[in-house]
Amino acid sequence: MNDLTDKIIAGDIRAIARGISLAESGQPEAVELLKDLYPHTGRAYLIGITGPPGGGKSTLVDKLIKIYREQKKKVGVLAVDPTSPFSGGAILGDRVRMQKHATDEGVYIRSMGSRGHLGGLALATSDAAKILDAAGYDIVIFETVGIGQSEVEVAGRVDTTVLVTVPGLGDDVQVLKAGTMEIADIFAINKADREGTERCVIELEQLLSVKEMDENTFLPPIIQTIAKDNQGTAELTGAIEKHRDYLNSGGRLAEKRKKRIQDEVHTIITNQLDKWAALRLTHDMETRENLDDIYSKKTDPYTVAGDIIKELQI
Ligand SMILES: Nc1nc2c(ncn2[C@@H]2O[C@H](COP(=O)(O)OP(=O)(O)OP(=O)(O)O)[C@@H](O)[C@H]2O)c(=O)[nH]1
Ligand SMILES: [Mg+2]
Repeated sequence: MNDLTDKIIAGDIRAIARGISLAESGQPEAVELLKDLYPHTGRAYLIGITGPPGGGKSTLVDKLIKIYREQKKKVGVLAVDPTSPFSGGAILGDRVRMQKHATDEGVYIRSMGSRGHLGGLALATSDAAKILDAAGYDIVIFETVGIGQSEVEVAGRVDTTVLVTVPGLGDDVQVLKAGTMEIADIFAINKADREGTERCVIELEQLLSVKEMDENTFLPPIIQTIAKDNQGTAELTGAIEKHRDYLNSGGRLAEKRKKRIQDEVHTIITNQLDKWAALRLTHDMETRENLDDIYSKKTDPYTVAGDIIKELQI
């Protein structure tokens, strides 16, 4: 084990930052680090906060940090924005909203954008969470802008998913219908100081009423929050705790995490195959091997691809 591993396990902030940067870059060095850290992971509880841009996610996270700090828990926050090219520090808005925690050693906040992740943003954030986990963070929160597939992806990587919505978005609940209903363990209607909150609650309740339920199903609670005034946030952490208890009973958490491990191994394999294929085919392009034969119809792309796969001896 090297120095960086030891320092991360000891909770050294600069080592954590360096570890996450390595993981983001997808360098072979990062793989060694993650292998060393892996036995030290599994204690952190992972929470996803996802919802529309400007929905108040960061404001909400800021209040959750406060509550968890009062419970003496160390909190890591990964602000994931797939549309942002920025990464490294916290993006300006997050920095402003969470700045009072900046000097707190028990809080680590980091933005992760789409730039420079050879293994993909999803893998990079999972690796970052593992680093924080090994460093002794009790809670790791993923703040993700819910657009398209991103919230579904994040849901697969956390233990509890909080779906944030705000009243008055019009067809927002309609949007929720399309797939995201399934991923929410908890609904937070933020900006509940706004008009339309009651309607939003009723619409969500209606949607939930058609959900297929049995005695094993966790009925997602609907929590109203006014993040900017710190209202409803204790209820929200309470709901997260309840969902955690639910997962902890009957081995559900272990099952959920094993599913996650499966996805992760799948992603690692796919990434490596992808890199290998790109290199292998660049070679073909340079030497004209196969390509001319396919072009002149002596063979076809399927046969060539099949032959190349056989080189892997699988
Ligand atoms: N009225 C009202 N405004 C709020 C509430 N919570 C947050 N806001 C405001 O909403 C704006 C956006 O808040 P953020 O916390 O940055 O929202 P976000 O979802 O993190 O935004 P992105 O990360 O940019 O997608 C800010 O101006 C907040 O002050 C609330 O409960 N009520
Ligand atoms: Mg934010």
